[in-house]
Amino acid sequence: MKTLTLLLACFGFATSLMAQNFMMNPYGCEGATSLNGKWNAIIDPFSRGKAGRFYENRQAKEKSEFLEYSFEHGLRLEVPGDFNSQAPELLYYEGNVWYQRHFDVKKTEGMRQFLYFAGVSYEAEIWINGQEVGQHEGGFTPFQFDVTDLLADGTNDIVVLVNNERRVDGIPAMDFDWWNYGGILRDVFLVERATVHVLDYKVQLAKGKADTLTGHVQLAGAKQANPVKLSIPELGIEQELTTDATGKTIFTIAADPVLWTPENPKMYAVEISHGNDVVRDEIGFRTIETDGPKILLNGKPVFLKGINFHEEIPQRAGRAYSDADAAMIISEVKALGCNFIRTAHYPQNERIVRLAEKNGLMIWSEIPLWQGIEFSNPAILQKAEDMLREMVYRDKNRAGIIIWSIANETSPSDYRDKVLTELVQLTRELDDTRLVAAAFDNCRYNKETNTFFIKDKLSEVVDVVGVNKYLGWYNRFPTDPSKIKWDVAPDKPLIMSEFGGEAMFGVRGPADVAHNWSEDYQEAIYRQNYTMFANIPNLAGTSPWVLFDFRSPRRCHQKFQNGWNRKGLVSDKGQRKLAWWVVKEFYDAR
Ligand code: GCB
Repeated sequence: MKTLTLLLACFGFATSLMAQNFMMNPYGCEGATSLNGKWNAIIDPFSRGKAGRFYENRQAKEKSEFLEYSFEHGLRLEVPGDFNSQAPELLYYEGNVWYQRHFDVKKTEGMRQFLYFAGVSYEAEIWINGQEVGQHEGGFTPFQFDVTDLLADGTNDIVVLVNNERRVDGIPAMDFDWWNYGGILRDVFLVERATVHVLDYKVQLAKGKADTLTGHVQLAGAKQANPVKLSIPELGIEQELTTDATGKTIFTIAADPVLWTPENPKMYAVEISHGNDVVRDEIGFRTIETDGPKILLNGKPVFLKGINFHEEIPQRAGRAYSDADAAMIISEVKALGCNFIRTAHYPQNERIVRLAEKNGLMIWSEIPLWQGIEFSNPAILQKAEDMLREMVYRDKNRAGIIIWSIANETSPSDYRDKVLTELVQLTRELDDTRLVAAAFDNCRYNKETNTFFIKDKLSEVVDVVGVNKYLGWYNRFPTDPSKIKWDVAPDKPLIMSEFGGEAMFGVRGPADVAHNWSEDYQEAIYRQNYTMFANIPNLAGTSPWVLFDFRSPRRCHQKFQNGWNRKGLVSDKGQRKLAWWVVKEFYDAR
């Protein structure tokens, strides 16, 4: 199936039941029509819809005919957007929701039509005019289908069955610490493109070389060698390329770009065309490497001043999806003094990623392989690989992304080690210009030497080790923080990828009492952690958990949590807690 999908993907004509692995960039090409807006919806908790053929969206014609479903005159849901926050009865809902709408098409001779979903959580099944288009599993990455042959001129009907039930063999699986938002979370487009069109491209600096651009262009629908043009006018690049018969060309071009940095996130207008088919992008150029315990950006050591956040707008208590949402989140990140974000725990929408990059933020992007994964199930590797490919395909041109992370807090076992080692390899095959990381929560402490250490084969395979450690919250500091030593992957960069504790905004109390949820206690945790960090020789960055309080059904303290994880530096109402100032001070001093 994998080979078949890839083969079909290369030619861009997959009307198979699987989504194509490569995706176009619908934001950068002409011919994209948004299918965002209000869609009709039916909630189907008992999974009756397939037997009832909801996907046909039939209308009764005979006098004696009746139908026990109707998309009209009922629930209307906003796309993009999660369904949980759009109707009170959907708040905790996990199950099927059927979406439907009409849209008009006027097909152009010689052109093809693609349906592009930027993100549907968790599983999507799609029909057009009653015909099955395909399905996709995984809530945080895009997918597309060639639907040319299913569309008619005039009004067409699209039905999408979305299911967000947690599943044992899912990624993430049964238990995770964020709201299980379901729905068509991100943009939907119908895109008209030439039969032979630019499907995929990568334009980046070669690893460690600030004067050499390298990459590829992949045409879809090609049956022979074809001309392709790459232009970056500001760099004086107007390169004529020729693809092979599969539509691919690989290039290397000498160039002298102003490098992308947090201080000057320079981006260049890039155009890739085949005849009249043009894709435009804004791309920055930088190198990222490690040198022993250091991370080198453009050859110079950089300390990652980071923060974690979910793709959520706390004030609205729903998923972030718009430019305005991205602006709110990124302005709060900048206000904290950061140069780095960890888009926990999944690839976030392109609006956030692109805005972060424009604002000079380096990015850690992660697939949602979060604790509790059923590694012994052979299906997991395939699913994880698909998510990894989709993440890398979508964002491989983003200079902001410096780290691909393959997992968060997984426990060593033969199965897990095998799956994750293969994922590390695949990441490097897909993109050798970035660093590969994972976040670990299994550092142990040697009481004799007052030293933290790690014994985990995976830590030997990744380029950067992320450590999640909640000293002062889930675990006490084993001794005075200034006496604690760290000997964790000493030859590699270590990022404190999570630390912190909970506090309810406005609650004050003694700084040494954990159970009163005070801002003072949270502030003290931060100060103690920073004291300890001074003794981590290979510390290359920090990213506290977490920017905002976020919704999580796991959080059951009725007085202080009530379905919210309160580790935010900023409350769900946008108020800054005392710890915010400690982080700000730490970053401003570096
Ligand atoms: C973690 C997880 C994160 C949780 C956090 C917490 O280690 O990686 O997803 O939300 O701890 O608050 O417990």
